[in-house]
Amino acid sequence: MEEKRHYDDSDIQVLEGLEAVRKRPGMYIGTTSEKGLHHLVWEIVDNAIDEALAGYCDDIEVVVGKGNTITVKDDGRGMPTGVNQKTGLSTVETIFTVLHAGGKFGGGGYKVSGGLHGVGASVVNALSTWLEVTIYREGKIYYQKFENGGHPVEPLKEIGTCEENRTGTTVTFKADPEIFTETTVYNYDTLAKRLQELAFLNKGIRIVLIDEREEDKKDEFLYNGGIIEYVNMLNKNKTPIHKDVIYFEGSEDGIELEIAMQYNDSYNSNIYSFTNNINTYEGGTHEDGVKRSLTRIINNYAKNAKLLKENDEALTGEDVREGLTMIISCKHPNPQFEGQTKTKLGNAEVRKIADDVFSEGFERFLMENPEEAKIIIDKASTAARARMAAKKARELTRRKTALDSINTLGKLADCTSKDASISEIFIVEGDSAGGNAKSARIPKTQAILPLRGKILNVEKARLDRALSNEEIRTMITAFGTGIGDEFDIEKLRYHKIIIMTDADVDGSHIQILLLTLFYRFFRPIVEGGYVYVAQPPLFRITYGKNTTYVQTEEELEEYRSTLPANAKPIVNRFKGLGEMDAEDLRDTTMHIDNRILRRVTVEDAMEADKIISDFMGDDVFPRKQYIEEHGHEFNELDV
Ligand code: 2B7
Repeated sequence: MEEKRHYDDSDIQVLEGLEAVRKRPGMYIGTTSEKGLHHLVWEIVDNAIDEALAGYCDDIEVVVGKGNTITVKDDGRGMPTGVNQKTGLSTVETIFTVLHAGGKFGGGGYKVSGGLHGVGASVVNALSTWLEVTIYREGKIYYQKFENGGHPVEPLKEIGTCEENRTGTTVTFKADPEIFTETTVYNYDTLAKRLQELAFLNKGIRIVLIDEREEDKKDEFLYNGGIIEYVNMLNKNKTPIHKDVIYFEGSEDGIELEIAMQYNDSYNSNIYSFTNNINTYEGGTHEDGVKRSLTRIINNYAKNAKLLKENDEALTGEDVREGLTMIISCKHPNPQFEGQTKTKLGNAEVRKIADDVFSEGFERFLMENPEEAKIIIDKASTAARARMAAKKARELTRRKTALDSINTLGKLADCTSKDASISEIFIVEGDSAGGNAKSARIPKTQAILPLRGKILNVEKARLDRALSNEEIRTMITAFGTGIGDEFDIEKLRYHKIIIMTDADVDGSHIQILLLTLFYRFFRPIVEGGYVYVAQPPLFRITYGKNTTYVQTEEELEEYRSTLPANAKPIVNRFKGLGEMDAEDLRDTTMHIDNRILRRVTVEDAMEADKIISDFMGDDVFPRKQYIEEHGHEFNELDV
């Protein structure tokens, strides 16, 4: 059907477009690390999700092939196969080779799954060694292949027939190792986690993940209850204080909102918000609207039902969110993402819509379910009493610190500089490592705070109990920011807070606990990018006059291979920070010139918080097992 076509100026332009993507992949997918590699999958999956959200597809399959190829299959209408007027190419070829082709082929529907607004397919093509697309449409099968970063091998071709009712699109690609130099190996858990999230956020879509690199490795995600089932999963290891997840939905001006919530008996809140399937870690107007409404509605109801007396202090936002697990999902035709990581929804109109949808639903829920209403308000009132007790404890701490600050900060070796922008504090595991760090530091800019033993498990503790922990109190005093409603980031005394632990299970545990503590009580220091994890080396290699430090066994072998065959270098393995002398510690982990610091992202801290709340409640066994299995991930996150 397709006649041979010769390539002309417009093709050259097209290829120049894709070449631009190959020259600066970071501009399009952020990074070419493992994260960027997985981004390719999300771009293709997003197109399938969009077809599902348009109402034409309910089955999506993602297959990781043996050679780390990716196949995405959907049962939608199939990409249009005709000729595109503007480009003179088939629509399919246009989708895969022209940048900024977004929206023009979507048939009026808006793209809600985030991603690159329709340029995704061409970006993936540009960054692939090869890519194949097969389309089932109107009883026919069409096929096209691209090679070497998006060059079409042949035009789109009809290659056979199929049943009239079989429709859909299948895309297979191989990421280009020349672009993804770090790795082209997909991580099953990363894929599964995001695909499950997409299935929760888009009820009724079946998403299957198959890993052909391993036998019988497969997951299927289908949630007809959508985010209700998401909340159920998040509360799985917790004790809900009322039976069913509460759910509201509504829309205004084409903006859709869904909210699912359930209280549990813990002391912290887990509120996750999304816009167009993107996790808005930094919150935004959808979250603000719902939170504002939650506080107002609970206070109104409590007063009317005489659960709160006239003269009682109003319940605060923190009070009414204690123990709350909530998912907020917004679908917006034109979202504005703001904030440091572009994960904060900025559209002002959403605040009122979110407030309206939530208020209406939640007010009715409280009216119709007085027993649940009482349980929820009792919980918030208890939180309020604890808050007031904590305030007293805090005042006590403050007075105490003023009186006996030497005692409180006794273990802190502070830096002499008062300029926060150049000051750093190392939080060090163990007294012996702390001692070495004190000898190794630059006293002007580097402060050392040794932590003895494990810090308090913050999961089961409210703020007041956390404040009775000496290590935590010392940290609060040292940071200078205050805590809770008195928190003031402007008063932060160090712009780098560096966690320095051994590279073992206990070290990972301490990292996770500290990140959770920061996430819960000092969130702005995480959001502001002030928290880091030090990366101490595992080996010291001395050969002749040269000393080299490396972090992994692989790097050790790599270094060995650069030495003469008969060389006998001296290799020391550090079991922990305590085994390094001050000089080693300075040269490798603390000195600005040589050290590697990993900046902690909000995502890392959230992950830590989730591990704590999933596993560290009371049961010791799953905690240890989990860290053994997953602790290493915290040392591998790329930031
Ligand atoms: C903006 C572009 C990328 N597109 C369509 C129609 C269906 C369709 C797609 C797709 C990923 C891997 C399997 C619209 C949209 C292009 O225009 S993309 N299905 N699936 C997909 O990419 N899956 C479409 C209107 C009428 N008929 C078809």
